[in-house]
Amino acid sequence: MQDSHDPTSAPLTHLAAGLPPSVKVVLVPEQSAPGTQILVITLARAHKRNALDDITVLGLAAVFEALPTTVRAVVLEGEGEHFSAGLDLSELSERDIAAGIAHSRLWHRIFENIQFGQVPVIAVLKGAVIGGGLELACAAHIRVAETSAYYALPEGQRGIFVGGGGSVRLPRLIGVSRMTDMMLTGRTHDAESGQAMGLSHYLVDVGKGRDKALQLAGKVCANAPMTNFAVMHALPRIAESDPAAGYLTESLMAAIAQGDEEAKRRIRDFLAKRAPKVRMPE
Ligand code: 1HE
Repeated sequence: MQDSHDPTSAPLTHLAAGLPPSVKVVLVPEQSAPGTQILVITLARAHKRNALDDITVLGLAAVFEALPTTVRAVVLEGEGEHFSAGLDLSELSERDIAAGIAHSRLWHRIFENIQFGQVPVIAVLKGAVIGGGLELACAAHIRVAETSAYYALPEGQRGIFVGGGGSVRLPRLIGVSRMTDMMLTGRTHDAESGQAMGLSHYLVDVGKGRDKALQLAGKVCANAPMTNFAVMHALPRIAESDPAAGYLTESLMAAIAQGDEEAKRRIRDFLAKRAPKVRMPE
């Protein structure tokens, strides 16, 4: 955490004080955009493979409700060797049907607030990315996987069903057909297979995920905030709407973005050869 003399650390100190031990937060200043920061959120229940109990999920909700305004991107990771083993099964046995619905709807609201929150979220996936852990990862905007990552939906074996928005988000990433296979057969996909089918955007060596995520978060911070807003909030809605409504929404969003002074300054910089060119892939 930043030192207490830094005024930007005040909101975080306040936020961190109310969090459970299973959710840790650290602010990282971002050099590419002075005055901005990346918030690293760590699921810290390694002894339970970062299984998502109610306290942890509510802790995540509290963080996303109260992001400091200087934060332009979030990196979400798991402590230890795993991202998350999914729903904490020890809490499940106590729930009746009504409580089960309420629990699932709670996850929906919290994950929706992550996907359609204030800033892009980059998840660092490693080891187990299972069940509700995979659902949480799917609410992030970018997924960086380490080669240790593996993906499974063992709900079928446990006699339950996805409840954290998985049946909405996962088919949009990998298709209904692949999700059906994962749920009916309990198939586990390794990191390479996950990368090939679109579960992750980036695949890196073990131990390199956080650095890669921070590097990508730096790029996000350097974007015009209006563009990030459009990508987070307009793009997925346009992609889900009928084409005619989509084209209209796109036009409106494009006009709003280009009308912003930030866009005008960036385009002036490019024309004056002060802005970097697009580079070939490395
Ligand atoms: C847990 C959980 C959990 C571990 N809930 N406690 N998710 C699953 O069905 C995955 C269940 N977990 C596993 O298959 C394995 O634990 C792992 C492959 C992830 C890791 O194995 P391993 O050998 O490294 O660890 P472990 O010894 O199995 O687990 C360490 C401890 O974490 C142990 O507790 P302990 O008190 O005996 O030390 C485990 O019981 C505990 N643990 N995973 C509770 N998930 C909104 S709907 C979403 C529905 C789902 O997410 S279904 C998928 C649930």
